[in-house]
Amino acid sequence: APLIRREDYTAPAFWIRTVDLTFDLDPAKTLVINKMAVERNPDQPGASLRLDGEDINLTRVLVDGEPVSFRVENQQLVLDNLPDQPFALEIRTTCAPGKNTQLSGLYTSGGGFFTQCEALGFRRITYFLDRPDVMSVYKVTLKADKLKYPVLLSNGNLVEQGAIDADRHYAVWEDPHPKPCYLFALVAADLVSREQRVRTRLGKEHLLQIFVRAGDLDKTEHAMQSLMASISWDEIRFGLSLDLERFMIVAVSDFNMGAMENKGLNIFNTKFVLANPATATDVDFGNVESVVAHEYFHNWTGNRVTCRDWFQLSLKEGLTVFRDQQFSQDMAGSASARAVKRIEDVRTLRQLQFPEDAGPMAHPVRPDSYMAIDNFYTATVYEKGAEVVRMMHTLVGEAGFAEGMKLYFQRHDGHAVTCDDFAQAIADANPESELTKRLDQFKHWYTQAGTPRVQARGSYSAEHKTYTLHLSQNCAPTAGQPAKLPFVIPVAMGLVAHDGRNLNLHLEGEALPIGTDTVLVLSEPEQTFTFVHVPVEPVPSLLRGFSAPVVLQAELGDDALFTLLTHDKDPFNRWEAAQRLALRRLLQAVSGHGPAELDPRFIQALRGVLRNAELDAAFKELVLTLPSEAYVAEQLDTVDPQRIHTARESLKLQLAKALHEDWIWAWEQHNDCGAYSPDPVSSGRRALANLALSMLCLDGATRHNPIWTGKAFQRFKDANNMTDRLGALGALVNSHADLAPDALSRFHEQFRDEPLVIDKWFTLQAAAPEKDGKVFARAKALMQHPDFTLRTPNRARSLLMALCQMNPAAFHRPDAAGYVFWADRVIEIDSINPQLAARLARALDHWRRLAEPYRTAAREALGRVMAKPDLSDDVREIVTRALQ
Ligand code: HT7
Ligand code: ZN
Repeated sequence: APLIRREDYTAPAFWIRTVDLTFDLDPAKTLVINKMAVERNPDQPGASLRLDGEDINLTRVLVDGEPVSFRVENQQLVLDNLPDQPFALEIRTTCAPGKNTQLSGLYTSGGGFFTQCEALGFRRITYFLDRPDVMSVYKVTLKADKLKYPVLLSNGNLVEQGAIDADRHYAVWEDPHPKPCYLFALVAADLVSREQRVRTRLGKEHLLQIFVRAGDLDKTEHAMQSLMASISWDEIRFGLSLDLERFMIVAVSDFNMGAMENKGLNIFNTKFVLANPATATDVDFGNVESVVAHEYFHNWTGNRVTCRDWFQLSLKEGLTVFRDQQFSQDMAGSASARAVKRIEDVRTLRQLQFPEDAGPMAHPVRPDSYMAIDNFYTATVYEKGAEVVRMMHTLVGEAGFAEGMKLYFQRHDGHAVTCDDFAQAIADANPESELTKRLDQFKHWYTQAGTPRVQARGSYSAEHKTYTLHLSQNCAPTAGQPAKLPFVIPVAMGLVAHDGRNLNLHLEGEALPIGTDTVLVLSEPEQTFTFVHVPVEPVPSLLRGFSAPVVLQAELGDDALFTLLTHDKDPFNRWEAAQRLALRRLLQAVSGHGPAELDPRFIQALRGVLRNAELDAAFKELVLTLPSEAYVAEQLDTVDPQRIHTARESLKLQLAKALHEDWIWAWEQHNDCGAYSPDPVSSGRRALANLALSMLCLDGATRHNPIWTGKAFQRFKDANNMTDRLGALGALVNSHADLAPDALSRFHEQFRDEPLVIDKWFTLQAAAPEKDGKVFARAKALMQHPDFTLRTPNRARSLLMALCQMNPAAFHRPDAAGYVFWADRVIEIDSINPQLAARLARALDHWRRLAEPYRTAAREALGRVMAKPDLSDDVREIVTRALQ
């Protein structure tokens, strides 16, 4: 397929004002009657109408009720010589939802019908102008068997329903809000619902409904609470109210992504709706809260104001991720719990987005070209996009940002717009801000790929009591962008004395000190900032709260990092200091240059954190978790996954042993949380208890001491919630304890009817730390398990992503068996579900940085995938970029 380029955008030749759709639903052959009111765009007289269609059978085309001549070429229906006046266009097609394994368009899952139209799924339902800048008002009639599909849903309001005959019934839905076709949805299935009526601040009543399969109703309370909290939060924080009488969420087991914000009818992967204490972990509860919020927030940022074209995807995704992150922080409550959420978000960014920005799939937040848009639902568009919005927020302040949002909706409500329009609105509402002064330069964040590096050097003059901070920035070339222009980088910072004081900051030339933290704006390649009246030599605490998505190279020695770890007022930088100290030791161990033994000072510092009565358990757990193997790999030019694994495992074991008594203390102090509640304090306590248990089991395994594995087994059996049960099971599996197989089979037996729990069972085994090739062998064998299938994305991911993305030491094997397995699976899945295959294909993005023999073997595996006949555009794009 050709590349689609941002610069080639042109407005549509026609508008489709209204759409009247009738579906006669049948898994083998569904009839779709599509009646549209179409108007020519007067700017393009004489243009043909080209409607997109894919995998559908065309049976009739009428213009103003009369048959007309037409062509079908390159998956488009072409109509020439159309009238200049508005006209009615009727198109009849059929499709086979039961055979749609791609899960894009109209498909069946668990005996029901569901749709997924973003990005280009609507063309798999009917011929249409499948582009987000064509917005129409929809009326939808659904006809289906009454017994098999008692629930018939679409966007908007239910206006009519009834029986057709003894077996079939119908429902008519109307959505008054014009929308792009990617927000269309229908559901026809046998479902039950949890319902809640709410009154918003505007005084309007709304009906909230969550539809699930019978038997899952007891897992919907948390999603409903999250939805209600999201509705209030958006009203309070941004003055945005629900604009629909009815807001529905439907859970489906077969889904390519997390969820979908269809207007008034959100469709969710079950993984992000269903949660009860027995089946879901604290992490699941947190994910449900943030995904429910994310999809709800799209109602304004995405649906009311949508994207002009798919290159602007971050307009809705970056902004909505920023909004859901802010929401989750507010829900977390305390300053410490907010910081924990921020650390988790940054960890995700570094784990997923930084490597993406340094590899063959590097692209700007607003990409310039694509072959398959589905490949650009990336960490860059979502997470880095959210960081870009966050930097705007930092530069204009919270109130200024709220003003900017107000202006954005005043200007663009009901329209399809660009990232420029968003940035302009925020800037225009804040004319005196640093953002507005440098708006054009700030927008380099949208156009340039790559992670900037910020270098910091400080020097103190005891004589003048000045501290001079020299900051510089650079960004490595990425494909198609050999030289980068400087970014606007907000650097939140403070100065910390070795005795622990956070010093007052007084910038040279300013009349007054500005408190103990400030935001410096780095916009030149190099800049110097001088602080006066600095009483003692300070340690700079830079990029507090991770104020910009950059790599900071501050060259701080251990002493300085220990000072920050103990005293920084910014919890993010305390955690960051511990990560840097650990990373330094890990890198020494990987390179073999440096002691393989952890130094007592580092151990003592971690002990200090663990035993510190003033710190929250959740924060301690983050500080005491070593940087991941993927993050260590990120720091290296040549990556030997086995060496990294060995080094990290060795350091982990040393921490397990050196802090043995402290882990026992931590376990004893935190293992009883009483009745389950997913709040941050209780979940933090569980996280720390689980870490302690896993450390104790690890240590026990090397001493052949069964005490702690015995306790873990007991805990596994007795736990009253999934977090504790899975934590104990993980402690057994990850320490390769003798009791692990028994526990795994009990777990399977207990949860055999809970698909989301069985996914965890697969993941746990495939992501376990590799030992003598056993984990790889086990993961491969699990492909044959009767519960395994490649057709359900959650299940396929639970095993394959866990092995190929989360478990580098099991995947990157000297005998290349991991790569052979990977290529076979990518090829196999490509014929079923190209979007899913393309996600798995990305596991070898970084093959060029691998050491031998991995590199050559990985190259060969990529070549094998590339040679597949009929390879999808999705996978072709990923593999082509990797090989370029
Ligand atoms: N906006 C939604 C995107 C989405 C999607 C994209 C491609 C293929 C399948 C998909 N399912 C959902 C998700 C979101 O960001 O809210
Ligand atoms: Zn989204």
